[in-house]
Amino acid sequence: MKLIDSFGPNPRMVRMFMLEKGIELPIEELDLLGGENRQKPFTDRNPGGQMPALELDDGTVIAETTTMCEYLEEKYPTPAIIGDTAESRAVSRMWVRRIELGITEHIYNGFRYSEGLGLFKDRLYCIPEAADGLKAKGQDQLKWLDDLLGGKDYIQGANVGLADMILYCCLDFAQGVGQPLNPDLKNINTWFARMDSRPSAKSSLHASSGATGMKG
Ligand SMILES: N[C@@H](CCC(=O)N[C@@H](CS)C(=O)NCC(=O)O)C(=O)O
Repeated sequence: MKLIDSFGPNPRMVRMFMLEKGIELPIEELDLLGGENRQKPFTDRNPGGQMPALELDDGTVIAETTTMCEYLEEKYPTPAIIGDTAESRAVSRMWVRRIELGITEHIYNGFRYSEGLGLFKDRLYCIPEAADGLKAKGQDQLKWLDDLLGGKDYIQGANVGLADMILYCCLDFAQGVGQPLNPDLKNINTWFARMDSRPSAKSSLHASSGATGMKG
């Protein structure tokens, strides 16, 4: 199995998950900013055209970050991050859906349709007029999460989870592309600093992060 990897907050999230679990895989590197992921031969392997992906030894390609992490957790169950019981896995999946559907997808699309438009206009159907509303929607849901984070170290409680890594990588990226962390969200800011101090946060940054000025 290998990781098909690149710059970007979504690939970074999978790298962070792998670091937290102590998983090392061979890497195939693609040029995301140059659009290699949107061209053949990659789109024959992953028709979704997005990064990252796993290629298994039998040639099966598994994309979609949360699916990749679920697969890695099944193959390398210890230490459990998603969960070692049906109940803990269900709680993790519930939070992952809340974070992705309610927050990160809005923040990412807000970026793609505005600051990222030059990069994305020939790759995706873009809705520039939706950008401000999407960014505001993500921020509104972050306020909801801020209230819930009071007294908790991580989104699910005492232990870092997949939802934390998804949100951290998104917010770290967003801060560099025009969507700063709202200082009024005290619990989110405390949580962010906690995530940022994990060794996996620095180690998961792509080598080109410095040059691009974006955290991915
Ligand atoms: N839903 C996908 C999203 C992946 C995604 O947005 N990847 C970005 C990198 S952060 C990408 O490939 N961007 C370049 C492009 O879309 O051409 C997943 O979870 O894997």
